[in-house]
Amino acid sequence: MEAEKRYRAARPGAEKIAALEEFLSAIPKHKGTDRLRADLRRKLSQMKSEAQARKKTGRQDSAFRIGREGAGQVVVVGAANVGKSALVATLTNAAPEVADYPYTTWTATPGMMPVGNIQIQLIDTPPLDREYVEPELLDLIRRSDLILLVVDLQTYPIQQLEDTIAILQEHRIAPLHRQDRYPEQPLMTFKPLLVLANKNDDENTDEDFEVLQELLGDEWPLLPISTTTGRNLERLKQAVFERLEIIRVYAKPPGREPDLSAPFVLEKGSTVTDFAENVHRDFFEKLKTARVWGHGVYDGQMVSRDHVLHDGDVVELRI
Ligand SMILES: Nc1nc2c(ncn2[C@@H]2O[C@H](COP(=O)(O)OP(=O)(O)OP(=O)(O)O)[C@@H](O)[C@H]2O)c(=O)[nH]1
Ligand SMILES: [Mg+2]
Repeated sequence: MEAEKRYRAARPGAEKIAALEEFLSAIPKHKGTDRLRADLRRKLSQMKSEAQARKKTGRQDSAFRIGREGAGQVVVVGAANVGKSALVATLTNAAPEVADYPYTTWTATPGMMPVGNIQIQLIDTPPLDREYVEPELLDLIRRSDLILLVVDLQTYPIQQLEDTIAILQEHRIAPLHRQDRYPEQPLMTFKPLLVLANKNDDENTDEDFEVLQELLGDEWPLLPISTTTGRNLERLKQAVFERLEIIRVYAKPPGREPDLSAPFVLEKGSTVTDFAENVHRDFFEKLKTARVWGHGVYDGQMVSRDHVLHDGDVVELRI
């Protein structure tokens, strides 16, 4: 048990590998421990090969340098064991390892999450830990469009929230909705952020959530979810979509129906000109007329180049 404790508390890297070797050798060998020992041996060899790969590749092609794909890049961050990997594994095509002990995840793993007819990139990350801060992870967070800060409703959610925010802040990242708290900090990067109170599996934990909500007041955008039972995961997808501040616009070729399964994704506030630029250079340069079906216009209304588009609009461009 002592060896196990040391293993769990060990920091990622050589220290963790050494602690795991010690833990493995301390487990008595009999049938009852076969599976555990097999699991740990697999884990050990994985850790060793990852450490090896890290040494070889150096800084250039770090696992934290992840290309943007889909309609937005969203990072899932938080303390150890709160369910970050489980969330990414549930919502995307990726399969990061999920386990019931802390410091399971060492690297960043991207996956694509379908939200209606678009795809949003979700990235699983290692736990944010003051003792072992990965600068490249912080760069990844700085480049992202949205932070999902996960806490574990069944352990110490407030502590986890405060710790995570403090670590981010120490590295000049702060929630966008608290921007006015940092008036004199020009180097701060502000990011939209949503707090997910995970492990709110059923009615039994609803009261815990109410208490958390009361303690936090309305200072934090907060959503209770359960990765295990799927509670509120649809609401989460919707909330992510809304916070990315994007719209979906459909192209209607003249005389034909628009393809409603293939939207163009634009920033909120985009105009007909922005849309034309996305569809094709030719449209951007030679655009003569544009007609819109959708928000605030009558069907097929002729609009100007600087007409602001809305989510769900259908646009016909003519050159
Ligand atoms: N009851 C319950 N357990 C959950 C839920 N989500 C995750 N877990 C469990 O919590 C444990 C940790 O899950 P992970 O996804 O590995 O957590 P993590 O945040 O990625 O952990 P690290 O990579 O170590 O930082 C696992 O045993 C999961 O099965 C949930 O919604 N409800
Ligand atoms: Mg993980």
